[in-house]
Amino acid sequence: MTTPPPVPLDPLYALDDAILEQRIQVAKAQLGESCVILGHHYQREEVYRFADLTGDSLKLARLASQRPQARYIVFCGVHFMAEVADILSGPDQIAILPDLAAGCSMADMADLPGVSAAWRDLGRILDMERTVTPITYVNSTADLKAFCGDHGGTVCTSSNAVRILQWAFEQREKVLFFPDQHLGRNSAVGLGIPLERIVVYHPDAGPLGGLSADQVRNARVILWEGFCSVHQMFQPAHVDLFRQRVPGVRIVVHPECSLEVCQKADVLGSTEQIQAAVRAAPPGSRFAIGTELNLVNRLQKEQPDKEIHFLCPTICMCSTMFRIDLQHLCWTLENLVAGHVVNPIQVPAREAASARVALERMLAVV
Ligand code: CIZ
Ligand code: SF4
Repeated sequence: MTTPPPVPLDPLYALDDAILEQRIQVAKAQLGESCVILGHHYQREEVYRFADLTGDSLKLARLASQRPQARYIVFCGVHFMAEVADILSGPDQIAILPDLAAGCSMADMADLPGVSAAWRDLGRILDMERTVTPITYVNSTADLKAFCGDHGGTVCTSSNAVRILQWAFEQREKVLFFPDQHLGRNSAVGLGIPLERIVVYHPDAGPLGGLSADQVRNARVILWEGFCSVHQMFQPAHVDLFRQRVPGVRIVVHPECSLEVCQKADVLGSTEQIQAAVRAAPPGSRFAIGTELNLVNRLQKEQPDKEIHFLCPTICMCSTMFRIDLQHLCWTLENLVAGHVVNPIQVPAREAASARVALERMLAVV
């Protein structure tokens, strides 16, 4: 039997959504249990609807690895998430990202050459391997997770960052945290570290990232200068506005927001924790939520007995996650049916092994 030719992507853009949805249903049914579709909380609704499993990045990667019959893991999320799924899944499973352009601008703010250079640079005045634990947020490239694995460090998520920092301080006296300065700062402040002992390393600012030797020696936490372009849109003034306008409102924000916003909020949490907080509240509760718009819209639909606002007057959406559309999902699944694996994400073996060490250190803590 000859393999059918690959399905081209472009013609799918001439089709109506209803046709695409129908074709996705058919391909999904044909693939059966050999394929699992994962949908991240920030994914647009029309794609999210087809997910077999939904959740945050780590939860999804773990759930997929528990389904060995699923040879194909189609990750409707962004690149680093598909990498984590590849690292944690079995040797016969293949992680797929429907559009390779679905990256994460925060993850792109730290790369291995840059972090390795900073490690050497700081090493001029600190004994790095004895005094500094590297921690990477899960929103990072696999080679940085591998770096942490190789240097006694670990990974954290937005759900467990405080606990992971605590673990790190049980190992060594300082932490180098990348790529998200906000998650790092919010978590360190949550642990009671004074702000003057939390410093920012600016990778383009020359020696010691623009810090003085004293600042580096005095620091407990050295933050990389990264941020999420979506979460940086939320401002303290937005919190003030909702408190004035909506009596009894509870402000719930993601720790990728700035410290100023997080300190004004009532609840700080990852996407899973935000959902749990809203779901657990009694009917009539009022919320203003500071995280990606698709998640907030979904909560509004799911919990009509609560008043849920989006904590920003402008639209804050993850534009890279948005790249996964019905066309790319249809294209991916129909190609799998035709025997063609499009966009596999395969982390090189040595890198995956070191990254797994870092991830397993995290999983042993939380
Ligand atoms: O790890 C994730 O899935 C992200 C990006 C955020 C969160 O809080 O779950
Ligand atoms: Fe990356 Fe921000 Fe998008 Fe999350 S919301 S995937 S951190 S760009």
